[in-house]
Amino acid sequence: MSVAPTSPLRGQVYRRVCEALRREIESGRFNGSDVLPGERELSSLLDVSRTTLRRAIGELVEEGLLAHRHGAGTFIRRAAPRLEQPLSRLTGFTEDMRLRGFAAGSQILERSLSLPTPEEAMMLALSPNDAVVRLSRLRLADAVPMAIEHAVVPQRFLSDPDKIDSSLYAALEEEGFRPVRALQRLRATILTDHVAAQLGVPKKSAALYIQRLGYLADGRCVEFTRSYYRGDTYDFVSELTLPATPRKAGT
Ligand code: 16G
Repeated sequence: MSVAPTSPLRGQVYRRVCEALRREIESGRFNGSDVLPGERELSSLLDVSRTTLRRAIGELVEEGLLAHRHGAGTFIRRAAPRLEQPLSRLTGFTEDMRLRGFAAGSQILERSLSLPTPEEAMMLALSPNDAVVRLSRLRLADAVPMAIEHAVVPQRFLSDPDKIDSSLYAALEEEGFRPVRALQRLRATILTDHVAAQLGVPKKSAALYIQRLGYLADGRCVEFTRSYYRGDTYDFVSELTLPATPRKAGT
């Protein structure tokens, strides 16, 4: 059935229903079950027409708070864990998750040995004929998808891609080449439909695109990683301090 036309009053009612539903969901009212009560029950609970209710539900589905499952009703999407990630510590995903009490998991999307792209060769200071290990993974916390990562490591630091088990940094540590310093830049982005589907979030979701260059103590670049972190699950936190003020002579 089509959604009701929007007279100004109808529009307001529908927005109020949307907010009421959101509050009910966020306050945990329907927590006993993942399924939203049926239309009849909800429309009498909220005292609105079914048409208005449908429109409000449609909006919350688009937002990703609810999802329709064919023949099974409307589901409340289980919230993913929200993590705070300090920007000043050089840790890997597996270690980060362990420190927070989550079980880290990965689905390998690609693990191969190949030649670098021109951009990768520039970033890693390689010649175009130096082989690289390529590792793309979906990263999970307690089985919830959190990020997609595409890591590129010069083969001279990791002879065989199969040496990587659950942690890239653990594999590099074994070889004696774990990065000790990294440069990272991040920016907001909108996910492509393909990456949104991989992360299990609605199309056009916001995300953080992060590039990390990891270095050894001698300055060689050991890792170039591009990642897409879900915008709804990560807070990146930085500590800011005043720069040390040079002492005046005689103080
Ligand atoms: C983090 C790093 C990534 C690194 C990975 C290693 C960010 C933005 N990225 O996810 O550059 O390759 O950890 O994790 O923090 P692993 O040791 O669990 O494989």
